[in-house]
Amino acid sequence: MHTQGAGRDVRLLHTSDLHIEEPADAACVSALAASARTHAADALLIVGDFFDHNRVTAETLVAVASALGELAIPVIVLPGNHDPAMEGSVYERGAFGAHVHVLATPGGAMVGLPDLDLEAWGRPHASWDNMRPLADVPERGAAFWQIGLAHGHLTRGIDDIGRAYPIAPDEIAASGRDYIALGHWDVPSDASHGGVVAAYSGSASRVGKSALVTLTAADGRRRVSVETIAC
Ligand SMILES: [Mn+2]
Repeated sequence: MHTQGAGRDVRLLHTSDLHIEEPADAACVSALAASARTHAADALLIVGDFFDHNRVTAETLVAVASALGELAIPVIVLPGNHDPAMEGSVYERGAFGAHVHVLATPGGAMVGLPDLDLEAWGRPHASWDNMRPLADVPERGAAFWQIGLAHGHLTRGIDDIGRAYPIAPDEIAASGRDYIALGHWDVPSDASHGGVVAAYSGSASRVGKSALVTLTAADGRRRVSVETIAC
């Protein structure tokens, strides 16, 4: 039986919506790498719209790959509605390194980080069609920590009817995850529901904010805290 996860706190640097368009924008990834070191993050999550579109140049992809190389920790990327995982996408064209895990399988993909006793699931945008990022989330995997990544619009009320890529609070509550990392909104926002901690991190490039998520296992209980940080 698992009791302690990795045996220590796990820290996730969570960001989204970098909307990279040109080589100079890779500076934002370098800044995130520095932030990850400062905060002793164990992994970086980029929850959709990493790139503004799938037609960025090869030069841009090389610059981003180089900046990602400054990270000594795993990076988990969920394709968003601007950079869907489809033929000819940035994720097919780019060579980002073995430490970068792109959740690119249509319908959903899981990646495990054994050193952290953590598994991350996410359903990527894989076409230009509408989709429900958190519908029918699979059962928890075997690792102690189970997180989800989802890029879409939280439906809070009547004003949200008809929005694309809807994420219902009840879907967060029913996800069975310890943390849901959200993207699509540029500003930090709590989205916790039904005992499941969830948050929009904010965009490191657009508002200069990200989320530092700390997973703590103590006395058989899981605790998740989210702190908004610069970059
Ligand atoms: Mn988006």
